[in-house]
Amino acid sequence: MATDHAKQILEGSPRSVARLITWLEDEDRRAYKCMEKLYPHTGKAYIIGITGSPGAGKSTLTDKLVRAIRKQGHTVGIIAVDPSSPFTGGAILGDRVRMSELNEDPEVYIRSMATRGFLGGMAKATSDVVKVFDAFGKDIVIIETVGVGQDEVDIIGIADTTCLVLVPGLGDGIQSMKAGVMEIADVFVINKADRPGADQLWAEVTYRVEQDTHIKQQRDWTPMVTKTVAVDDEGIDGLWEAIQRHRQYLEESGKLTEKRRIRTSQETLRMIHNELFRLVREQLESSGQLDRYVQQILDHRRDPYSVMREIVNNWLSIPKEQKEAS
Ligand SMILES: Nc1nc2c(ncn2[C@@H]2O[C@H](COP(=O)(O)OP(=O)(O)O)[C@@H](O)[C@H]2O)c(=O)[nH]1
Ligand SMILES: [Mg+2]
Repeated sequence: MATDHAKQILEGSPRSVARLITWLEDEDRRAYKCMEKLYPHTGKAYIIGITGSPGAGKSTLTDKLVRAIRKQGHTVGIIAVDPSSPFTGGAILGDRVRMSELNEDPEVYIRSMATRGFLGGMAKATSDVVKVFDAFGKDIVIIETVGVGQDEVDIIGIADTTCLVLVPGLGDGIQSMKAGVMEIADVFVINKADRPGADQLWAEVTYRVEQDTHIKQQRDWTPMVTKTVAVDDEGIDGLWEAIQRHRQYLEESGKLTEKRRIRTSQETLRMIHNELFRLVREQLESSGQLDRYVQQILDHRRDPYSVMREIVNNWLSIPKEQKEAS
């Protein structure tokens, strides 16, 4: 069943891709069987992250960038990660509408994902969808994500090249930037360059990038700073050029391999973490043990520290067959 499904995806069925992503969102066990079959067909896609404040123009930029990429014949998968709260549900629709022309291109696959749900975390869900697109044969996968919260930082770990979109007059000045934000960008995009203050912001960022010893110490790539007017399709070639130069740098320096090794290690650990937690929790809840422990801790007859050790030790000594049954 999952095998058939994986086969359909490899044969290019967009409907099967949609169903698999729904399974992933629902944490349906069928999804993982299918992912196992797809994994050997991944590793070819190049992953681009586009991040920045809400309203910075990420969706508009993505739309224009994808058109430029399509002109060169590459196929594209887009993941629009929206940190919904139900209140911003409209933003997903907005993105869909705006990218509707791309929707008609069979070589472009767009998926919006709300950030609620996903027991295993947003970064895990995103990296799964990246793998689905990769196996589906997309050459380039673009992840559009808002802001730089902890979860977004994880998402940045998924991208090979991260573009940070800044806008003049949106409080995006360098001074206002949270610690660590500068460091995540491989390419800076000063969008809405039609607005006053764009040149100043461009100069500010360029200066920082060249002066910042912290950025320099971390890597020998100096982030490129590009200027765009996404609505008017200006500067998009320059952005695409910058992304390709960063890719070339990563490939030639061996950094891409290193980056992917770190990512694989983190993803593997995260998966083990999620699965062990799920198993232990299920077992504790279904046996009623959790309630008993909690009561003992509340009554101060036990302490949570030794309880934790006991739970882990007990779980480790459960016979293998019993663990697999859950
Ligand atoms: N003036 C100007 N407006 C832009 C530019 N790029 C995007 N916008 C507008 O900014 C608003 C937010 O764009 P959107 O792509 O949805 O931003 P996102 O929230 O970052 O995805 C929209 O009304 C766009 O038309 C630009 O380069 N110049
Ligand atoms: Mg958007």
